[in-house]
Amino acid sequence: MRFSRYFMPVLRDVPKEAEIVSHRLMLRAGMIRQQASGLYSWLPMGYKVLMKVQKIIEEEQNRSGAVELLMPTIQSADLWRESGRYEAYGKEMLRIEDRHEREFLYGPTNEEMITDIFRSYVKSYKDLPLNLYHIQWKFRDEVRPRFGTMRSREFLMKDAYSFDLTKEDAVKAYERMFVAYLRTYARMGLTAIPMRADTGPIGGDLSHEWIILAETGESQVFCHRDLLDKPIPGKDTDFMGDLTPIFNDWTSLYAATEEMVDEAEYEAAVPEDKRVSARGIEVGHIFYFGTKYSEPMKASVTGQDGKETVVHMGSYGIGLTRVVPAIIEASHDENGIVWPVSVAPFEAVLINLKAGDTDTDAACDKLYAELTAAGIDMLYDDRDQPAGSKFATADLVGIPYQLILGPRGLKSGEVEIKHRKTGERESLPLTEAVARLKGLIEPQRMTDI
Ligand code: 5CA
Repeated sequence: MRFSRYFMPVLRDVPKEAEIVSHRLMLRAGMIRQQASGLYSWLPMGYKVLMKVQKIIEEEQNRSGAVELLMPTIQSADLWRESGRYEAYGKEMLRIEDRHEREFLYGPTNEEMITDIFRSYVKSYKDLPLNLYHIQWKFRDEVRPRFGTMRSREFLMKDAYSFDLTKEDAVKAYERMFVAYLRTYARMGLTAIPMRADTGPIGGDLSHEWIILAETGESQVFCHRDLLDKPIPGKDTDFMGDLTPIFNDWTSLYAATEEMVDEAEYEAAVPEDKRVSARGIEVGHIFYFGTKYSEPMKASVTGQDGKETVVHMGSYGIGLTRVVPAIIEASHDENGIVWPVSVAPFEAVLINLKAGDTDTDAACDKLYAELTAAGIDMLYDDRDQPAGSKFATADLVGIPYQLILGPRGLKSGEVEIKHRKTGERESLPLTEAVARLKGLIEPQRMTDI
């Protein structure tokens, strides 16, 4: 992408309304724009990051055996009356009436709708297990939308729903999602810790919140330090096999949110030097809730014995539009964002130090074409702007590698690479730039972990 033809409205000033660093940086880097309280446009560079996050989620959901579909944002009130949640949900639900005075709502979640789809088609135990997911906008009329897209009113969520014949099978489905989540966050460069959690309005008796430790987090959390650097199950994990040992291994170490913590239990379970009590951001939440929706909505299948059996369900959410600021909270410095390669809006930026100079332009154009052909997701800063301002922008928006080329380097046949994360700089022959950059970037795409 040529910067001169892109749309990246970078702000010079620190926006006053933004209280936390990720919100400030997302506004300054031109990633998002607030349209009304809790409603945001995703500008091109922000949207690019959001789509990279989405792709990782889809790959890991698919790997675990879940199947993607898409349900509408608007749902009928009658469907929600069947589960009893239409009245129970309260003011957080945005209620809508159409021209025929029929009642609708903007979906805050999709348990009812997916249960309706399931009961319409699935009739036999032979079609189970089944896990269906979508990635769709939700609306919750939050009392206090704040921190940009971290707690907004409209937000993008991945929500998956599992259907099984028995509780035992449903727990296996839960374990598959649990392992998929471990891999998903790791691939985004995040350390997300599964913590025993309260189930709130979704309901049920088995639930984990996925927490990123950050000072700006909204909840207090308690866990065992060893959870912070536990190795993640590899991509060869057999999702058709038994995942209970992995699940038990992770859940044997203490981790709980403030609603669930028992001080005495925590102190007994975790030696003093291993105790982590910190603030956390909830980037995902998974639930097993049995027959809470399938029972009132009559979602059942014929079992092996020919009897009608109400199915056991779970639901599994990830807030994509919250994950993006959470990554920034976990990875930034005084100059701006430091993106992990796997979710970076661009993997590298080529900085032309003297745009307008014929020889430099020609060399940069050629290098840009080669880097793009090598499959590197490139931004090419071809604007006629002072070098200092280009460096500051590259740092602010957090592109992992900067390739710097000007007339002097061209004369000696050398290009400079700056590593955004460490600040390290290296000079190398122009002819080696593509191979070197590929070598740096490819392993960090995390497609092979
Ligand atoms: N139906 C279940 C799971 S599919 C559900 O709705 N769970 S939830 O309420 O916990 O939401 C799932 C995830 O969505 C949360 O973990 C969080 O990452 C994200 N989320 C929830 N509310 C908001 C919000 N107001 N702004 C941004 N993200 C949100």
